[in-house]
Amino acid sequence: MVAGRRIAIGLALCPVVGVLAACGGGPSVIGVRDPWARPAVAAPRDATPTSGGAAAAMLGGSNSVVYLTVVNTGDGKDTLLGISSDVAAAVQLHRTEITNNVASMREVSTVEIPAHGEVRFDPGSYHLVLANVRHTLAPGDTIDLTLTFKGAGAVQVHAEVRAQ
Ligand SMILES: [Cu+2]
Repeated sequence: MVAGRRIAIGLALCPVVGVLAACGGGPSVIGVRDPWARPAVAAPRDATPTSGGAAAAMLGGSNSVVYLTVVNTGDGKDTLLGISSDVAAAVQLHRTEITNNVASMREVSTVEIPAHGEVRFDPGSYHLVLANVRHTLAPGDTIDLTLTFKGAGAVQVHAEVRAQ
């Protein structure tokens, strides 16, 4: 059976190329489109809870949010495993979900990127939270992020800070 043999060969190769490929029909090819970040104000070290104003206090005084689109032009799916940045003490992966017209948000640990597909991180869906920024992010600044994928490995992203 020709089809069966082809599948068997494909599976046998997986452990060999598994480091680079996601083992889902071929390697992923990951790119990031239009990354941008919201401005944020770094709280002074001795800040009191009210020193940043009501809006800042609500956000903990120093969070930014990053939006982008992850594009996979490869034949295999991939998985976003984590994000890091020197700008923030921690980067969280969130997803906004709307149920009965009420938006809620939860932290997720991974995001799957389909083969020949894309996943948009936008205000209605996934977003990255830069918690406790180390310095103030003003419009026009650029921040560096590292996205780590199961198949593609580390992908460097330069996101512009925008006021929108
Ligand atoms: Cu969130």
